[in-house]
Amino acid sequence: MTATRTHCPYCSLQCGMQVSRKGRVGIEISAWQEFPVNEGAMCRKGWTSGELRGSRERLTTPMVRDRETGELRAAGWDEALDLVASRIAALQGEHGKDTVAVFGGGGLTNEKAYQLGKFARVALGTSQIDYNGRWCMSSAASAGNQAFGVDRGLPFPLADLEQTDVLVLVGSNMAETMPPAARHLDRLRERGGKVVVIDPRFTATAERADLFLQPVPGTDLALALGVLHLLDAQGAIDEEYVAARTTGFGDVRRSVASWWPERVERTTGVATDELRALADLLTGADRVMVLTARGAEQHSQGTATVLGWLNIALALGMPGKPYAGYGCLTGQGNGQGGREHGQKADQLPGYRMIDDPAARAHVAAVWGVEPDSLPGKGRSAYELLDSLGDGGGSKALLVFASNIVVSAPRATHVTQRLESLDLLVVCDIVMSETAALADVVLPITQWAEESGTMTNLEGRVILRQQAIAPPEGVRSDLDVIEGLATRLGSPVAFPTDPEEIFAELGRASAGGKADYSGITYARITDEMGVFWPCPAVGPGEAAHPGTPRMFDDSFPTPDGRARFLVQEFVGAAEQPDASYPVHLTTGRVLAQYQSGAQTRRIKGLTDEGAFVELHPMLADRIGAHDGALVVVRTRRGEMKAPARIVTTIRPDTVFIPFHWVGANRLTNDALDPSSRMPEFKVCAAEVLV
Ligand SMILES: Nc1nc2c(c(=O)[nH]1)N[C@H]1C(S)=C(S)[C@@H](COP(=O)(O)OP(=O)(O)OC[C@H]3O[C@@H](n4cnc5c(=O)[nH]c(N)nc54)[C@H](O)[C@@H]3O)O[C@H]1N2
Ligand SMILES: Nc1nc2c(c(=O)[nH]1)N[C@H]1C(S)=C(S)[C@@H](COP(=O)(O)OP(=O)(O)OC[C@H]3O[C@@H](n4cnc5c(=O)[nH]c(N)nc54)[C@H](O)[C@@H]3O)O[C@H]1N2
Ligand code: SF4
Ligand SMILES: [Mo]
Repeated sequence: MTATRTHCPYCSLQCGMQVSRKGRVGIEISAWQEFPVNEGAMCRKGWTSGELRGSRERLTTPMVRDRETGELRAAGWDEALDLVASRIAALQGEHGKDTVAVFGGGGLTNEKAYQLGKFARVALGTSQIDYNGRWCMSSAASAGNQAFGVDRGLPFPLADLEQTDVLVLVGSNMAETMPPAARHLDRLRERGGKVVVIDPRFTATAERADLFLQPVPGTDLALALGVLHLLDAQGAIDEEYVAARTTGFGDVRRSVASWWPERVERTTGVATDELRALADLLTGADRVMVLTARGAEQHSQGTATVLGWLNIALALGMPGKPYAGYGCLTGQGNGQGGREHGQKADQLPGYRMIDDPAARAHVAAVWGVEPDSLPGKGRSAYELLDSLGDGGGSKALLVFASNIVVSAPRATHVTQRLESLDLLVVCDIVMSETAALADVVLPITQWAEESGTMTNLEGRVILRQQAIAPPEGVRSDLDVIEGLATRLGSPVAFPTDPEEIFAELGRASAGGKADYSGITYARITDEMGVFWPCPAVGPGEAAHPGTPRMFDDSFPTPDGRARFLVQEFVGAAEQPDASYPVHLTTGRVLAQYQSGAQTRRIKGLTDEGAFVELHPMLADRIGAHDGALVVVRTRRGEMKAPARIVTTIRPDTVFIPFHWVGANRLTNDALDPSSRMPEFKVCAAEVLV
């Protein structure tokens, strides 16, 4: 039996892999050497991703909560969908359209994300839709839109990393979060290039750094202001580029004048000589690439922080130059595409804004509805969840591909909101912590069992091919959407064939920022992915080649120039005090993915449970021992987990991975004013034994 070329079910690297059948129900994963992004390499999660197939953990029948016993019981598909549709109709009849909300995911294929946005606006008529990508790269997206006029994670192929001279990673633990990508760091260093890592923890990624800076969590913006101050003082600004390709530098230059190295050291904890070492590296380099990830972005000043670092790339004249510039390392499998096709509260397909009349008219024409029938802007992810049920907002929630109970900030509060709903419907492949709370659970096909496109961290649109038939009893999200839309009497049809949906998505995106209209399944297969924008061309014209590299001669802003924007450092929303004296930060470990719903169920992956990483000095002060339980407490809640005493973390900071229930009982729900990103990466905590 031949192997099918497809892509990993997890992160935004979307490693190419081959899937073939093993035994009666099993599948075997093997390397797809030719796919350029990973060249056959994969992390442990990719190699073991076939294990859920045929496992008892898979959901294979719809379940509805029995009114009498209060327990979930197996049900038929018609019974479950009829029930959901009739409850929706009744609730909307009584409370209006917005009483039903939808929560999507950045792991959904482009076709699913597109169909979900259309379903919400057309079949449900609700404005209340958002998704977990709001918690992922929304701050970088907001910054990219403001400065460059477009948001594409990396505006260049990933392999460009190894060709730059100085690569600055701000808040990325790439060696654990996208391990095959870390080979570019090694190759860059072999070429004589330098890697700079900025992280409150000396991580596996920092082990590959030539220069490591260890700031207090939440102070990366101050660091960026200080670096720009030094670059200006050293005469390192590319005045010609600034004059020709940007606006606003004068104000930014004045705004960093007071960020003396000593002030930066007091604010960030980074010593002045380390700050100068970074400025010197940047001053001497021909090509500089600055990349941010969640460490810099998941803050109440996440957008400002990204803009602060982006200003450095602009001041050095980098964006648009080969092997240089600014980029964001997106996270989820379809973190990029998931935000382009309309599951974000304020957006329509093609990255069009929902409050723009021309955008509404274009998309409504593709959908075959009146522009006025489309609802307006809804609430952002956290605000939507916070408003549910007792919060006075929607009384019903449909969840597609997110495990909110584990991954939302201030999770105990969010879980209470979920419990106060009249109707919670969860579509998933396993009984996640969120599915376990639902009134109706719908079992969904997993990656190798259906086809669809994904857009990886480079903006490369790839085809995740079906390799094997789904188990009996499960259906695609696309079938669920169609089944509900039909039952709700939707004015337009919802096809279920991914390729047909992709063609419609292309038409809806045509002329928008993320234009997919020239991309087809056949092209993706032939070319191993196509980079957007890729507009369709007229008959007889040569096809658009796609856009691996952006900004070479202009930026997609009205005047073609990038924007310098002044950023004021405010700092984390919650600062340590006598009661909560340390900084708490959260993040990831290699072997687990996100809420762990999928990976905690895979035996081939280590499931160590949550732990609290802390420095020996802090451990001594509170009397903690390695491996023994400690309690971590914040204003939102507390959790207990074994201490892991390491010298690699700042003594004033503790770290907890969020893959297990607990970390998010502690996190702060302060939001970034522009991206509405919650401050997952820092709050004030107390640690006790
Ligand atoms: N193994 C694994 N890989 C994954 C995922 C997973 O769950 N597991 N998830 C995928 C997804 S969706 C995403 S979004 C990406 C995330 O990828 P990353 O952003 O690399 O992952 P994180 O561990 O969340 O955060 C990165 C680093 O930020 C540091 N950090 C914390 N606070 C600060 C701060 O204030 N400033 C700075 N500079 N650094 C700080 C943390 O110590 C951590 O080492 O990973 C993707 N890949
Ligand atoms: N404290 C803290 N919290 C965080 C973060 C952090 O760094 N710190 N990071 C945040 C980030 S960046 C992210 S991206 C979020 C992610 O957090 P979640 O949104 O919880 O992400 P997953 O665990 O990937 O959840 C996806 C769910 O969808 C299911 N699933 C997979 N494929 C499909 C499909 O095709 N259809 C359907 N219907 N279901 C599917 C999976 O089984 C799983 O239950 O967490 C955020 N939360
Ligand atoms: S790096 Fe990401 S895409 Fe590649 S195998 Fe690991 S989880 Fe899958
Ligand atoms: Mo993410």
